[in-house]
Amino acid sequence: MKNILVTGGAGFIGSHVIRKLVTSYPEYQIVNLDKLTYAGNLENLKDIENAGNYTFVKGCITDEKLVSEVFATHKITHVIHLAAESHVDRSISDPLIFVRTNLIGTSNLLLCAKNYWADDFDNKLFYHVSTDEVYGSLGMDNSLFTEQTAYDPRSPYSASKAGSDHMVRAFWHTYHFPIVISNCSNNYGPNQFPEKLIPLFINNIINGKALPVYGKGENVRDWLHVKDHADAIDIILHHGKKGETYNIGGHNEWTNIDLVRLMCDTVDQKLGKETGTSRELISFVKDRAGHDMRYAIDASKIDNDLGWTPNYTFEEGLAETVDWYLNNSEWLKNVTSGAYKEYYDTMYAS
Ligand code: NAD
Ligand code: TDX
Repeated sequence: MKNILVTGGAGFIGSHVIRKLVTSYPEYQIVNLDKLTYAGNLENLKDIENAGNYTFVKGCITDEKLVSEVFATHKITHVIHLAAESHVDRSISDPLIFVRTNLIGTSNLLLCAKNYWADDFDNKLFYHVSTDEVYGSLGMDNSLFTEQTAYDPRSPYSASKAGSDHMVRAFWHTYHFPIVISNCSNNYGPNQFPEKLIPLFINNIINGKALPVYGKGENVRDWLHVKDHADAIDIILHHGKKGETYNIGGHNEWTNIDLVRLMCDTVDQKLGKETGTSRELISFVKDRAGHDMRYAIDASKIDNDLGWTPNYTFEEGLAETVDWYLNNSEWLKNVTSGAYKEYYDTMYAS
């Protein structure tokens, strides 16, 4: 029996994690605490919103009173912490909100959990979901991020995530507080907010808009389907060793420009357009400030220790993702127009 607090459950990865937990474990209670920022969208959870083992609470992870109440009211035994400001470009223009949510918010959650559990940590777990970006940037060789790679964050986003990882580990070492951390590579799939590369470009292709490739498009990312990430989170929640870190990745490296060309061709094919039509939209623009060159994960620990490997091939995952955005034009229109935000702000106005 677990009463699980999932933070950021209305976001991209969080909504897939919530759906998986709510449907796979009817005996668990799942509480979703989400502030519903621009990135949080309850439409992502429409299909399970009335499930008997699911509760939504609107609120901010920095709010000590509210978070303490959530722990007490729902007798929380486990936390899966995903709430974060998550977009690198936004962190370049507005770094402070990243410090508030990612660093102070995580610290507040840790303290509220520690206080509520009153230092009785049997059958308790604080699972912190982090990113590979904390390790910095790799060269264009065969090197990979392992769990031993030294932290070297280089954007305000990754620095704030690195700081939150350090706080989580500090609680483990100082208080024997029960934690586990995972650091994952770039996710893609349904319900991702169209500011990140893949959904932004699919949306732009659909609308015949330019595809702004930063620099020369030579940067490399390691892409993983969000459902494979949700499976890994499920396995770590149940079988991860306390105090440990697990890297999660897709063994699936792409330069941005090759990926963009593949997306163009996939959409062209699905829309019955001549191959090459959407490639005309590619436009090389000024590089992102401090743009990390390459991320790639060595996921052998989670494979060897917990038996997790990705299920999706990239070809099937990307084709399915393109289909999802083509078939959910209403979702795309709403999140790009902000209509959903107006609706939920009114519904949950305090
Ligand atoms: P997202 O931006 O889609 O969703 C974030 C969610 O957190 C939203 O629902 C938002 O409303 C909520 N939120 C933001 N600030 C909050 C606050 N102060 N209080 C409560 N809720 C708040 O993010 P995502 O891509 O789903 O990422 C989820 C987590 O996974 C993040 O911690 C991110 O760092 C990590 N991660 C993401 C990726 C990726 O490729 N997207 C890869 C590795 C790790
Ligand atoms: O318009 C664009 N043009 C472009 O060339 C955008 C939005 C991105 N890019 C490039 C920058 C990156 O090299 O594409 C690559 C991927 O960009 P993002 O989707 O913004 O992801 P990234 O910067 O790699 O960070 C992501 O990876 C790990 C997520 O945003 C994080 O939340 C996650 O931790």
